[in-house]
Amino acid sequence: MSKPTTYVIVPTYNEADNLDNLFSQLLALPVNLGIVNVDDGSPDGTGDLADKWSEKEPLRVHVIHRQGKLGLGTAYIAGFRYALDTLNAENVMTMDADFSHNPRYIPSMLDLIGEKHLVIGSRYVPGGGTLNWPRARIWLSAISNFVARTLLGLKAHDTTAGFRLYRSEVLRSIPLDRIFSSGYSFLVEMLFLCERRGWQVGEVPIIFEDRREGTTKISRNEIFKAQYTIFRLLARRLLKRAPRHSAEIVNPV
Ligand SMILES: Nc1nc2c(ncn2[C@@H]2O[C@H](COP(=O)(O)OP(=O)(O)OP(=O)(O)O)[C@@H](O)[C@H]2O)c(=O)[nH]1
Ligand SMILES: [Mg+2]
Repeated sequence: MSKPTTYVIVPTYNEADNLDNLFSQLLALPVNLGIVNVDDGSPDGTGDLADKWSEKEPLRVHVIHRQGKLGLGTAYIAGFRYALDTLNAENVMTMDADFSHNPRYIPSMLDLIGEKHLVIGSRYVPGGGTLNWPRARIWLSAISNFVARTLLGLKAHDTTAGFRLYRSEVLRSIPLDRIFSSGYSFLVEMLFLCERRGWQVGEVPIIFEDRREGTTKISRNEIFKAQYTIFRLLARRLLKRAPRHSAEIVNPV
């Protein structure tokens, strides 16, 4: 296979139980895709497993090792920079390592990126949903999305989804070093910046499954930080003009 044009950023912290399975499924997809794993010195050896993949598949698997858990948002930024500047990617994806984001949706997301600038693997469009999620998580997610859409005027329906595909020009248009959020609220901030710039957003329905292996990294502190991010972005929205175009939803058949 020739050098990939699309790279998937997979941030990991203690995902040794998922990594081999995920990488083999990603590399077996019928699309020309590479992986950029950003591992934060996982104590369970996730980074060593990733290194073995990169020895086997040097063109398709790249690993960035960071010293200690530095947060999801900064992991995405490190991955974006590497994919854009070193690998010259045309498209950049992000996904979780725990199979909440099933690789089987990637081909339809790639189909839609021909028409859109950013494609979200979305729980909240017809055909999408969640499986095996505890009731508290369902509510937390529903409330976060409602707040982000009403207060920030976001048009996309799944504003907190980490399953995304960006065209490289979208990422290049965003001042990545000026993004404030370092954790989970990074995703809302990125979407806010994309929609404000008028980039067209498409959503492909996905069934989001609760993690199969390993443990959660989300903390109460992250939830408070996310609330702060929403109010900070709201202040920005009120002080500056609205997005030029609205995002719209496209459901592939
Ligand atoms: N590099 C890096 N990856 C992280 C960090 N925090 C979380 N991750 C990874 O980001 C992805 C999403 O984290 P999760 O723990 O699955 O978060 P979640 O989906 O909200 O929670 P659960 O699925 O319930 O565990 C996973 O692949 C994690 O391993 C971090 O600080 N650094
Ligand atoms: Mg998860």
